Amino acid sequence: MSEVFEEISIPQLNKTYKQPIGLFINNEFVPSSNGEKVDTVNPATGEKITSFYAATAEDTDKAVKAARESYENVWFKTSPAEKRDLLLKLADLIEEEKPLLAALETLDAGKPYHTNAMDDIDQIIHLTRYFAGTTDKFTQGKTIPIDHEKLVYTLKVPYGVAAMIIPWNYPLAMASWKMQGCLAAGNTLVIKPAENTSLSLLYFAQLFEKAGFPKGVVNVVPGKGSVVGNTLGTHMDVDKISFTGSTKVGRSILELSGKSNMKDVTLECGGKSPAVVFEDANLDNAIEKISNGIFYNSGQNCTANSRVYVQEGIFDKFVKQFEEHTKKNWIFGEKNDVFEKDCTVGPVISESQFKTIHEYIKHGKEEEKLEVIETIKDIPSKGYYISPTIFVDVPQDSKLSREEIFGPVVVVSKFKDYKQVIKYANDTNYGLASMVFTKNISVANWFARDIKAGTVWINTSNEEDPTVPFGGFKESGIGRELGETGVETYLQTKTVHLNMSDNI
Ligand SMILES: *[C@@H]1O[C@H](CO)[C@@H](O)[C@H](O)[C@H]1NC(C)=O
Ligand SMILES: *[C@@H]1O[C@H](CO)[C@@H](O)[C@H](O)[C@H]1NC(C)=O
Ligand SMILES: *[C@@H]1O[C@H](CO)[C@@H](O)[C@H](O)[C@H]1NC(C)=O
Ligand SMILES: *[C@@H]1O[C@H](CO)[C@@H](O)[C@H](O)[C@H]1NC(C)=O
Ligand SMILES: *[C@@H]1O[C@H](CO)[C@@H](O)[C@H](O)[C@H]1NC(C)=O
Ligand SMILES: CC(=O)N[C@H]1CO[C@H](CO)[C@@H](O)[C@@H]1O
Repeated sequence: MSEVFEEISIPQLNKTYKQPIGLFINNEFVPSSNGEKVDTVNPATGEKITSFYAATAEDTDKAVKAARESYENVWFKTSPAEKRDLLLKLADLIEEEKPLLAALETLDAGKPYHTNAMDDIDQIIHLTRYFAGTTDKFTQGKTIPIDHEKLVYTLKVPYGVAAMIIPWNYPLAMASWKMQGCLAAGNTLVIKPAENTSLSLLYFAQLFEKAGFPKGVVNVVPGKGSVVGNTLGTHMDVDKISFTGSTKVGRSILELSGKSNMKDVTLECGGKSPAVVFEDANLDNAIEKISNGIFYNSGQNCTANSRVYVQEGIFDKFVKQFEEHTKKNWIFGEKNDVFEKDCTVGPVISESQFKTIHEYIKHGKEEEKLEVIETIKDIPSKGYYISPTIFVDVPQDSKLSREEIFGPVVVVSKFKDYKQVIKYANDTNYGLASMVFTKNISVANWFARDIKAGTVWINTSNEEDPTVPFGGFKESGIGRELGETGVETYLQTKTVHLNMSDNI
């Protein structure tokens, strides 16, 4: 039998661990049916870490069958209290394994260990306990009195088998945003991690088994989007699909659903979120939050505030202070090692992403001749590192103002007044998030009222919480995750009409 585990060492932590490299189906790791593997690369060095098995269509179908069996025979009959206890146990295990889970995100996704990867795991622990508490609360229906002889009640029932496809920018966090709520709602699932970041979720899969989740409840099928994603999207026995990633792929997921069994679709797609800074704003606060909102995770964030609009009277001051702040706070670390304590900027995910971002920067400099500030001059020769980059006074119709770059690149533009800036802010096909900085409570609330976006942050940016609904307007997505909606999205309403007449 082929080996489905591999020893990997992390010299920075003086640690060696056993990495599962198979598909996780029915609580077991198995090789793919055709033996095909995919390499995964450490973006901080550009070197191969290992390779893992890539599921075929046939393997994916096996995973769906496992999820179906388990749903009908076991999970459907498992009480909310038992589901709660399993999720609580899972949270404890995540807490125990926090240092290693964070290390896997650092190794495979390039996240700075101390200032980024650890925070992801903290959020996941919080989120898991939150969803554990929902199993017997957000799943309640209603009673509707019709007349003396008739009562109607509704049940909130799971879809059955849910499929999920997740991105590489927050591998475990995005998986957890979906999985924990989905399980709390009573579905079983098949999940596909991103090709570039599958290691952490394969390791994480073991924790479900350890926590006592019955076999088949959680299945992990790494592999190619064109194979696994397509199979899940068109599968006639998948009842629900949830996707986070690009708007382009999101669109195709909708099509796949339409072409097959009309499975319910939740999408969280791209963004080009505007941050608006008025003259009366607390500038130190605005700069700190905006800088975090674009340079954290090397800008690889769908809610990154990648467009910044600054009122003209404070524009120059803002740019100067923003540059200083960025130079001071966003650094690769003394030895250019993502495991270092003071490293806050890691590499971007892959060579192809590295090239794409560089093309945008080159376009801004050479085609549009824009003023640019690159805050780090010394770029490591290995790995996919990119300096935090600020384009200044960028017109609204610039390619850089319009397209999602998904890297540490921000455009800063000027505006006159509220009327003008709300037009600029809304002038996009995306509608994921938005930020406004002002002390004027009317202006802040006009903005919250007028902006077409799923999230509005006032005097802050990018603060997420597992208890708070999240999702996009326009082409940024369909449906909501987290909070009560993070469970509701995995439930459908069943209506029961009860005839109480006694002349039957
Ligand atoms: C992920 O890695 C593959 C190679 O395995 C590469 O072709 C692809 O472009 C990468 N994805 C991204 C988003 O960089
Ligand atoms: C808030 O802004 C509006 C619009 O600019 C202005 O009319 C109003 O006086 C401001 N309120 C305060 C308290 O400054
Ligand atoms: C944030 O906004 C509120 C309401 O507009 C305002 O009262 C407060 O002073 C602002 N705080 C900061 C730090 O800008
Ligand atoms: C980035 O995205 C994640 C997930 O969408 C979110 O939780 C986080 O707050 C975002 N921003 C930052 C700065 O991490
Ligand atoms: C309930 O059933 C009885 C007996 O068949 C029938 O007469 C009555 O119309 C039904 N009532 C409703 C509200 O459906
Ligand atoms: C207040 C305001 O300007 N709202 C605009 C936001 O953008 C949409 C189009 O994207 C306009 O229709 C709104 O008028």
